[in-house]
Amino acid sequence: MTGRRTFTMIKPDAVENGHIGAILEKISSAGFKIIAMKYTQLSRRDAQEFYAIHRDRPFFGELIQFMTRGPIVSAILEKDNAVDDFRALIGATNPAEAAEGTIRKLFAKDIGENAVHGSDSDENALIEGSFHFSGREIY
Ligand code: IDP
Ligand code: MG
Repeated sequence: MTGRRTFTMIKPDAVENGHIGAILEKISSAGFKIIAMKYTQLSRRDAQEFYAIHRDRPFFGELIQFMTRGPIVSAILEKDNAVDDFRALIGATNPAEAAEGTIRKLFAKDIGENAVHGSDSDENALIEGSFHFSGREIY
């Protein structure tokens, strides 16, 4: 059982393809309450810091290029067991392996351009949410 908050981004591919509304509908229907949200674009420095854990991976450059190429929607979500339930809702990193009905199965193209981010632990949910939002932007 994880805690009550997770952090998400609707990534540039999903924004470009007009899926913001459909993805927010899936999130709301699954019982998540949006307690912070913004439409924004990551700078290279933002993306490099956010994804610092992946900096030695071969796809890091591609990931930074992708995540900075256009606007995103970032949000903090609240629900019981938020981190685990949201990872289940979005599906596997690679949409080819994602379960039917998951957000990545429905809206993602491939393992890189995979439509949404979801925190992988309570600790990272807090770090990632705080990276994007000040206390005054969380309701
Ligand atoms: P996650 O988003 O499911 O937690 P991570 O392994 O944390 O997956 O990877 C972070 C992000 O990096 C992925 O969501 C995806 O956008 C990108 N990524 C992961 N693996 C690859 C890859 O093999 N090629 C290209 N991009 C990748
Ligand atoms: Mg991850």
